[in-house]
Amino acid sequence: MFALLCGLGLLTACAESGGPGTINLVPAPTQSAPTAGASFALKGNSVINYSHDATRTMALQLADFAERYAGLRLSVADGPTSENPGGGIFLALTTRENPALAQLPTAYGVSAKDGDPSDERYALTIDTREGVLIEASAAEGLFRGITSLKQLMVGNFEGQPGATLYLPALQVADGPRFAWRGLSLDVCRCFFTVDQVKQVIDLLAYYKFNVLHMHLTDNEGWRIEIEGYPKLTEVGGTLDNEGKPVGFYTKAQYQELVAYAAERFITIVPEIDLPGHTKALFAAYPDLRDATRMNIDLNMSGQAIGALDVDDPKAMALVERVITELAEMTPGSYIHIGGDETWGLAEDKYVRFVDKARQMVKEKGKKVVGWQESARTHLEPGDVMQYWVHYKQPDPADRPANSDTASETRAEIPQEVREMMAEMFKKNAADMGLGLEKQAKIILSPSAFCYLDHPYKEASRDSLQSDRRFSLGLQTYARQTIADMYAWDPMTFNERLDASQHVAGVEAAIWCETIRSFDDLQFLLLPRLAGVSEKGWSAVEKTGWEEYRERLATHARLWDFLGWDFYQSSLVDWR
Ligand code: TNX
Repeated sequence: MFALLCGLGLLTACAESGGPGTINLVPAPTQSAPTAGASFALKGNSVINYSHDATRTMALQLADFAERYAGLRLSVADGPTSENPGGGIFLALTTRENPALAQLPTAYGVSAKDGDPSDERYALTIDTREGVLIEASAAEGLFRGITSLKQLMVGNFEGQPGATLYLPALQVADGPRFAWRGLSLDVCRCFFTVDQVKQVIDLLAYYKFNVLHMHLTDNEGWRIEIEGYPKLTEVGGTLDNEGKPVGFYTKAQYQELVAYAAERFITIVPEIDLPGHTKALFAAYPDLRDATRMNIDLNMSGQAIGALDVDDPKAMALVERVITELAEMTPGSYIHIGGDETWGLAEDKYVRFVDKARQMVKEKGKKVVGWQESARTHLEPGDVMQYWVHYKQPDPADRPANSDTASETRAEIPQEVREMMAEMFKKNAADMGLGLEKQAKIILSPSAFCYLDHPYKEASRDSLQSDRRFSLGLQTYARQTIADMYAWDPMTFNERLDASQHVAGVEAAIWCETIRSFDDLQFLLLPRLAGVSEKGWSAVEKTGWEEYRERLATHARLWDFLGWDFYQSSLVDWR
């Protein structure tokens, strides 16, 4: 059975599409090669066999997908492939050392659940006669392999529900480059329901992400229930936000999300953004002291002046309570304590605050992530900082047609705020070096490439969408095409970084100041989220925009199936 598997060690690395049938894997697998022979015909009477009870649920989920997507009613059985004479799908959890997997490069970075990144490896073989074999040494790898199979099913489906689906003969041996591959989701500037967040989790799973970083608190809203401080959510969770959706997650709902994500091998990393970005917190508990003494209107979307005071015992008692409860609800290893953009806060207070919050997280047995500004505090080796300030200057020629929105917004920013921003950018330039000196691990979220709230530059194939790109995304940012945002490699993009030593992983971020609905979120997330998945998982130097856009073209089918209203970029021939 599957003697071909032995040959896997000989595979040449390749991330090209083509060959017989469509090979449309995103993120690109570490090794993939078409093999000789005709396609495998997956038919309505094919069987999905699984090797262990533990993988039965995955087999059932795959059968469910095949039925809903392609109208194929596959049956599910435990036992060997010999009971599957016409060839079928075999899901094998195996303890034997698989040579194809053993020779894959070791993943770099940090696992958000302190897992072993090699658990994510899988081998996928599609053979003309025998069918599909997915092998992995852990359930997680099997899950990733099934994800690849689903993408191949989508790419090779010919539109006739229930008709035989021809899958290209190939061999894949695959595993992640980085252990941490995430999306940071801002549920503060626009609130998303439990059901909507679950849909985001499903999407992340389709692209082999393993972290959902939830930005749970900000100026516009406090979105997580904390016992002992009911006003955080009663008041802070329901503040009017220009008529946009508001709300919060009860503890039970939050835990439901954590469990839902875990079933898809995604770890939720909760963020409470402190000590700045705390307008909603002050609205809930006005007796807390504001450590900034400035009284200016920032007039910048999403931003406000105000910060908790490390010398206010009431504030620190609240912070301790919040961290305690978050730690209790977090099976993952990390809590994100924010620490960005503390406009107007004295440096000394900032440093002492972040140091204190970090210490609290560690006392609860968790590890710490902070935004890059936290590099100015007393980081210890192994602490994680998230690099984000990587600005691309907007091109004045790219202004939206008949509008001057970007420059108008700029002109309204008060002079003292401009000065503060200039000061901030100066300090930001030193953060990476400070973090490296302190032996922090760095999550790469360079804004020019990873912030999915950049407005689209190229037109959509749908003219109504083309208009929406002038209201969605921060209009002060450079307009960028999906190709522009794909053009980077985490291994080489900063010469001071030895990615194999210093990088924890890669994270996209979606900030929701301009988003008013789940539909708007979809518009900005896709297709660019798929591109970021590749930076975290793939050997990026073997990929390229031209071959990527080919691989991506059939993914529109998946997004349609999931009910996602993606941006139909004119740079891809969607089919
Ligand atoms: C910067 S990224 C912020 C957010 C904004 C975002 C807009 C970060 C740590 N802070 O408050 O929403 O820019 O892209």
